[in-house]
Amino acid sequence: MSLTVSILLSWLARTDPADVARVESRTFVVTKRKQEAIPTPKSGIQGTLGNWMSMEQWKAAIQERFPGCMTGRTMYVIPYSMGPVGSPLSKIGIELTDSPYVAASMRVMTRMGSDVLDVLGNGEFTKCLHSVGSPLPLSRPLVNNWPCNPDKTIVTQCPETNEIVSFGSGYGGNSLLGKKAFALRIGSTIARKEGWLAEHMLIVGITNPQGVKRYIAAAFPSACGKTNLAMLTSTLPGYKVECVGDDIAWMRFDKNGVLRAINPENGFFGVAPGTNMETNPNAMKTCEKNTIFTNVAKTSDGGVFWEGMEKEVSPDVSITSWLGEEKWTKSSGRSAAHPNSRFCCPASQCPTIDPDWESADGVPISAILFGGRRPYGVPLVYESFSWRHGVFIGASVSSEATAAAEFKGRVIMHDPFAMRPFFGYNAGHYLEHWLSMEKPGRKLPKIFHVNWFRKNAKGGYLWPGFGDNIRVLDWILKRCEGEAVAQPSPIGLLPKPGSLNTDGLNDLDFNELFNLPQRFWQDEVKDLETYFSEQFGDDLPNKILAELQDLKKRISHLGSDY
Ligand code: OXD
Ligand code: MN
Repeated sequence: MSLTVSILLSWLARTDPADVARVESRTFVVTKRKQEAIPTPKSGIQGTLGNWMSMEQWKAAIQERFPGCMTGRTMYVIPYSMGPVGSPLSKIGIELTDSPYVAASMRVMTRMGSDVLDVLGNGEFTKCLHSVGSPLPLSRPLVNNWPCNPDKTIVTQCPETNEIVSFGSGYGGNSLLGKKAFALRIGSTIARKEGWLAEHMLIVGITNPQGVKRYIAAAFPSACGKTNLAMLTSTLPGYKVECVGDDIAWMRFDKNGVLRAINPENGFFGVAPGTNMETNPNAMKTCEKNTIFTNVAKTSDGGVFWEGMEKEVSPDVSITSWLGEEKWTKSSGRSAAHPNSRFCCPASQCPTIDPDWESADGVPISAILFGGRRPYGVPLVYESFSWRHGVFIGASVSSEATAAAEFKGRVIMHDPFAMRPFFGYNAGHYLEHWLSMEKPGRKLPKIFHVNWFRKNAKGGYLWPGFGDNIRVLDWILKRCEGEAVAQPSPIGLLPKPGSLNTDGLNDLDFNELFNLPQRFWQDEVKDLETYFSEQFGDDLPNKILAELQDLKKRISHLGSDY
């Protein structure tokens, strides 16, 4: 790892360019029976809802990789808590790693240290083993002083033995095992057993001008703006927005039937490009110090730079790109920072961190949002008709691919519940688990779908996004208060005309933001029929299929008035 002094007690790590993102194709859930881990796709179809490995293959893969893999390196033992140390909602892991970058990053992202061992006593913990897979002396040239072993990389989680084993990659979600591997993959299997939910969701608190505070959880695929929404700066006066978490929510219903959420993490591992003082000033302030940057560019005055920071860097400094090109300029045709470059900083440094972000009981959730990057056809916001319809909306989430994983190009990918890379068990059983949350006596949150990314015919965004998303949250909060500001449409409840606060927004094309092109929705339904039957097969819950058939019937009535 190449560590270069950056701004205020921070570090810049530049990786081997062969190790820059999560590797979904090499991520496996290990179970005795394949059906426990992944749905059975239609014959001849390649499954996309996770990868499975048998216990025997797993043992062989470990035997092939691990003996002697840390030779010559220092091994770190990291006891850590996901969630506040000692909280009944928290879980403990111990990660062994030969990467100092991982040890330093885990200190930011989790509560780590000997007090975790004190709480653990003789209790249960998740065993996490990580190696960069590059013993000394090296057998592969070292690039950027970042040892890794891309040819042999695997990230494996075995719910039955409560173990995570990761080899070959030092990068983010592949190596900081508390995050995706534990809090989502192993976490979702524990949640299913214990009757709660481990989700790829931000948590944000919003106080309206009348002083009513509500919390919202939102699931968007990786690099679709969860951190921005979690730290939103309202463009409407009188609103206070406070951040509980930007990536993961552990949620369970309490004895009063209220869904309560904790953020199991202790820091943010946010996507840097696009973040700036206009789009997310709170993130910029959070990463001013004590931050580990990865694959961003550096400036000659000891600062950092990435795409989107053009207005924030003084013109007389020179920039060294993440690839080490000195005096980098845009004319090189290469980006200064890698598109998946990151800032890793303590949540406590966020200027808008919620006073209850470490509450042992969690915060009460009034609404759940799903969303993705949908350039066409999908309106700015709509509400589900019911919990069951909301679960269907979550199962139907799609988004343009981003740089957070190894995919290339602007393809629209299905990403149910924004969990596609993070399911710890069969995604069909996961949908059943969500459906089973509907029980008498529970105050179920309302469910919405949002889309900040709809484009006009010229390819420009129709909605300003960022701080103006408060206008959508405001409408959602009104719905949570029971206000009659929604009207039915074939896909769900849409804002009644005039109920969305658009004061001060000129040039909004309301019709383009909310219209429901029949052709688009017919194609969407057809695509979902194919996707569900090919990918989930017999594991798709009947209730989800019934929701799809209901949608199909409703959109057949779509006409020119939408
Ligand atoms: C992340 C991701 O790092 O989703 O949070 O990729
Ligand atoms: Mn994420």
